Amino acid sequence: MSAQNLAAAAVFEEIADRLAIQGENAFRVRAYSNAARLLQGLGPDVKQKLDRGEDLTELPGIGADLAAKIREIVETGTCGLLEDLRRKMPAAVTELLKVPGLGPKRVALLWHDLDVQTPEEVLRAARDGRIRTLPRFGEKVERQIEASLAEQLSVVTRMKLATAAHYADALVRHLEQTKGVERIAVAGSFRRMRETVGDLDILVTARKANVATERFIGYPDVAVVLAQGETRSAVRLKCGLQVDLRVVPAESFGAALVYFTGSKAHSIALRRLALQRGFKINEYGVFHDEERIAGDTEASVYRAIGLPEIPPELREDRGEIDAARAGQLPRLIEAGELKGDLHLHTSATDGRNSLEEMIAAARVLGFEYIAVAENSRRASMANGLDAARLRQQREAIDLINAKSKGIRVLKGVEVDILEDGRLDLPDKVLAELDLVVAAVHSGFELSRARQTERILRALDNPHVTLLAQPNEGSVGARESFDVDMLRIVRKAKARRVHLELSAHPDRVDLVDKHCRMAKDEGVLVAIDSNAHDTGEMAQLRYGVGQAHRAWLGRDDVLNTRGLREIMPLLERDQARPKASRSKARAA
Ligand code: DGT
Ligand code: CA
Ligand code: CA
Repeated sequence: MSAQNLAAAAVFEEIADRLAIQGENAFRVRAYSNAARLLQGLGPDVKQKLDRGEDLTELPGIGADLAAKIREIVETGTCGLLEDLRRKMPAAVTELLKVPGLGPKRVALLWHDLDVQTPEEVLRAARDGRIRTLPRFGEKVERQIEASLAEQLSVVTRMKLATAAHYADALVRHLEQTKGVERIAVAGSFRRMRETVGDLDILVTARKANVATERFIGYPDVAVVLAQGETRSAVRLKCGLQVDLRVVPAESFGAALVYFTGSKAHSIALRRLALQRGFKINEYGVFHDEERIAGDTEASVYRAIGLPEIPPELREDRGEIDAARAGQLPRLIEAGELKGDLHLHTSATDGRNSLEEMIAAARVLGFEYIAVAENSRRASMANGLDAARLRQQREAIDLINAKSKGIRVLKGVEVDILEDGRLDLPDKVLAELDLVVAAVHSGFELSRARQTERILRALDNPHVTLLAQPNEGSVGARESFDVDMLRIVRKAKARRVHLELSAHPDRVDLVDKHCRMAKDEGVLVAIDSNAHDTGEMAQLRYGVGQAHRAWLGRDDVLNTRGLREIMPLLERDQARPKASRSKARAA
């Protein structure tokens, strides 16, 4: 199967869809959809056929007109007819054909009479009872459309950042190996390091736009080509992730990067400020009267409207523009400033590497300390530790600390917060440890009030040093629950407990908002990998990304402190026995 053939097929399919919605005669529509199917199943590449001078009209169902269009697509990447049709009809309208119950005639009605263009808008119209008022639709059809769309759209379509990064990195490498492609950037929510991304937005500059586009749609991981034009194309990868590509002029690269990094809210606020100052800003540059005054780099765009460059993770219209105007953008924490990792698992429970292997990985990262904090006994699925096994682990750590130089292993536990707010291990056991991470792993269904009380009670325990994110459901999962975070953060402040930002990509959810709240309330945040193997320690970078979104600087983060500085911050009330305190300090 050749990418070239699939690309041509996609153009024909879209033409067929658009002609059908436009009410074109059925034979003409079918000619294009048949041609699309033929191309999809055709072994030899049409471009090679053309290069060899073969006559495409020998293919079944391909007349002179279609053959000329195939040649046009091969040569230009698109087709004049499709471009004409696209000008007449919004892009999203063809998406509606995929909705069960919607054929071209109904789609045309929805678009013309209700002005709905996207599946989301159709769902809203169905819920508002507007669809049943149209001819050809009744209440029953409306309900069917509503049900199937509600199901379709509720499927989690957003992908976790770390998973998306895997696909983005591979695709960027593929594009990098293209002659004439000069600059490549992944913009959008990916660049802002949102916990999840809806799709990838890639920008490139290239000597020849169509070369970049062909390389893009020819990527082996592409499942379908959704759109293909001179400077804009879109594909869906086999993993389901949609990727948009835009080829932009070099002198507009910075302006396009600002525009497509977004967020939309940030761009709108930026545009408003630019207008106030007499400038116009768009994806091509910054303009004063009709003159273009900036746009090749992002810095030039921000500078032209009187601002310092704002880091992408901050571009959410959460006060960053005012801060930039006042010269008060935060100096964000850098990954290299982390001095240790306070939450690791090992093969003693459900981890995949031994403590020795985890130590070796921590050395590579230049850490001064790590803390082992495995699950407590209640987590039987994770082979959680009881008091006896925890004691064995403490003794093993003492032996390791006695002989290993340059890195200190702290003794911790990730203890379950039981449903009534007590902890899963006796105080006597917790008192022996250097740190205690308290976490909720069950009882997600409790009401907001009870959930909050439960966590507040856990914070009253004199041994808790870190509170794991109380909403630590997996991203997008329904079981991530609701708590009164402000009360919790204030209580943590009063009890000298720190908040943990788990960098584990499965565990991030609303992290940025809560960490920003912690910062505002003066609670330190520990950026921990929660790694179950050495590879996962590298995921600290996602934690750092979330920390950026929360505006955290070095001083706001607990584990930017060296060993000597951090030990007193891990100590809690007077409950900790003197012996263990002095031992911990003897490092
Ligand atoms: P996502 O993909 O849902 O995770 O979120 P984004 O932020 O990547 O959104 P996306 O992919 O729809 O668009 C990428 C960027 O393009 C977005 O952050 C800002 C820009 N953009 C898209 N639509 C508009 C718009 O209507 N106005 C403005 N100013 N910018 C837009
Ligand atoms: Ca996006
Ligand atoms: Ca997009």
